Amino acid sequence: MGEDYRAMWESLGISMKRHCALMEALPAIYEKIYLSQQGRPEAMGFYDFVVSEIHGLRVKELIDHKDKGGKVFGTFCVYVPEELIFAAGGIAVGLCGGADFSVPTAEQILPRNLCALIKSAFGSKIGGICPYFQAADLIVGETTCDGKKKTWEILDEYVPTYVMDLPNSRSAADRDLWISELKRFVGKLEEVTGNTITPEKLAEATALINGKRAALQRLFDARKARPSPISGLDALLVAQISFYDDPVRFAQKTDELCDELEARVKRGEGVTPADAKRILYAGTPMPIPFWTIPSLIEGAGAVVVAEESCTGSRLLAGGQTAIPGDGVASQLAAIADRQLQTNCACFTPNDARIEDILRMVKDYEADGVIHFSLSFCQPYNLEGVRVQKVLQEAGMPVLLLEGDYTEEQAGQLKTRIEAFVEIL
Ligand code: BJ8
Repeated sequence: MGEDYRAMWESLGISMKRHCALMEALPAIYEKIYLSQQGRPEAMGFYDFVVSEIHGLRVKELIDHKDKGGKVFGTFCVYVPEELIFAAGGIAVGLCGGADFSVPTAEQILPRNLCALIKSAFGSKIGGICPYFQAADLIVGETTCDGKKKTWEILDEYVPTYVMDLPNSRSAADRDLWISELKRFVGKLEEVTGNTITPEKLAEATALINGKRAALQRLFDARKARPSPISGLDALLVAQISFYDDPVRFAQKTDELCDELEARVKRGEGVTPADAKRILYAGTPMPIPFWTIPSLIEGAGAVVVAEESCTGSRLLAGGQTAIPGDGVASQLAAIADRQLQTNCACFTPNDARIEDILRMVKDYEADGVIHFSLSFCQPYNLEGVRVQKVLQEAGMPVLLLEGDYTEEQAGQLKTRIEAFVEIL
């Protein structure tokens, strides 16, 4: 990293020995998976820089914000509305864990039969290795899956954890419940930050997040071209970084990337030959630095053209949030209405997710779908059964996978993914 951040990490209570081990391992992994790719867009240089500063520059910005009296909020789900956090003068950072490194630490406390995403995040906190977690004044969880719900109760013993009660279906009563939860969250944010969320501040913050969403949508749209102008690995990295980078800078840099991609599309230029097999990923989110699945798919000569996941298109479900001009209550309803179009497997029924996948197969001209669920994630593992059936009926090749963040799993997944790409 460009600057010596040791003093900053120590002030955050980071466990220096473990943290050093993690930071020393990352460059070689990144080099192997990312920097070795051919034909990357030049604008990816910004995201490479962000990764090189992964626990540096952005964390320093958070500390500067805190020094001025600002608050930082750690989140784990796209249902926790960033708009409200920014409207209260706070900063939201996504804390979902994608590193296997912290899983064994979590397993000293949590049961092993829990998904790797939860264990990785929890282990980062307990092991004191994530400066974003350390910088957070309040953790905001949600009642999506049982694993998360119950983990928040334990996490609260280590760091103040607030929980939003997300309904698991979408009736009118559930919508009312979610709107009332957004209102309750407004109260909590105002209490923690000491700021009032006015209609003007909320409109401004909603526009800010809409800007980030629009840039990501442009990126995903560019990938509909044949050949795709960007690898699935690079697109995933951009989505992962959107969870914690400054939203204004992120939108600007992603727009610059999209300018380059759109120019490539016009010239008919891509990262793979035009006849490379196009894969739609569907399933659980892939938090940074979990890059195994696209790395294996693209290592087999195919290209990931879209992700039906919360580190992909599901993140943008509902499009732009409307900004009604008649006060906070209507603005909250607009946020809820946009969010409730996010078809997470935690909802039942969830037919709209299947429709999303079928639509994406067409829009992105996919040759096959790889549905991946983290082990012990019941919602996605079970929903995979229906996804597989519907895709088979539609004549679309589909591969159902489950796994975790370990190297051993990557070995097994490699064999199955290579065989699948081979038969396409
Ligand atoms: S809206 S996908 S971000 S909950 S993988 S922790 S479901 S056991 S992540 Fe998610 Fe919000 Fe849904 Fe999106 Fe549980 Fe499954 Fe683990 Fe998961």
